[in-house]
Amino acid sequence: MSDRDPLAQDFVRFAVDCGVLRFGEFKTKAGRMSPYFFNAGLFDDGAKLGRLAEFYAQRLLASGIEFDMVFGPAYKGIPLGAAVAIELARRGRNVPFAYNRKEAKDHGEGGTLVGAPLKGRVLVIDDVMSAGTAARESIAIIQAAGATPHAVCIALDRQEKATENGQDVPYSALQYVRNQLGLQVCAIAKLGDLMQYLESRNGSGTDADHQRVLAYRQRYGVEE
Ligand code: OMP
Repeated sequence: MSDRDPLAQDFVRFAVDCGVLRFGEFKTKAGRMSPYFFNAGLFDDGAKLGRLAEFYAQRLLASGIEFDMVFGPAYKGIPLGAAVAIELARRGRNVPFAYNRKEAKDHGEGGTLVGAPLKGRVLVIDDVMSAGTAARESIAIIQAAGATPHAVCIALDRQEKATENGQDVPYSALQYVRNQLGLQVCAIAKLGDLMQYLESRNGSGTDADHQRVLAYRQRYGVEE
């Protein structure tokens, strides 16, 4: 078993306390029945968003990943990117911030990009990466603007097999983005941290949530 990561453990506890991370039966975008779900939309007040941004900033600054600006992909990435940009500035690292619209605007300033011009090494802030669809869209937007998609930081890495044309592949979306697309990646916590949280919550036993997560990982999980 890998070492305990205190920041990740604090984050998993925080996400459970906020009701963002829940156990039960959920259908994922890829159509899998998952025993847990991470709904970042439930970081739904100023204090929770501020705390979340602290976790991202701590993880990012400790990772050594370099970047020139922050991009928050529509929709969920927009408040996340904004909150992280604010927190980075509070920590002395003020960088430009941009986000996109899903629908192009044909009046006023026009276009789909809002905020600072996309240039240099762009860091994408997002919630969860499952199949990697959202990450690929962000990469395409950044490249189309002539900037460099450089890094992705997410809150939770589900560490499960990505799908291609409806088929499971032996690597996760995060691994694909890192190994095939060459981006730097980091996550505040990953499935392995969630398992450790469940282990310490249950003491020596294994409760039903834990067993279901173990079975899910057995079926869909990837190696780190
Ligand atoms: P990809 O764009 O395929 O990587 O999937 C990411 C999306 O999955 C997120 O933006 C959510 O819509 C959704 N999701 C979660 O938010 N939390 C989860 O725990 C699992 C999923 C999911 O559907 O896989």
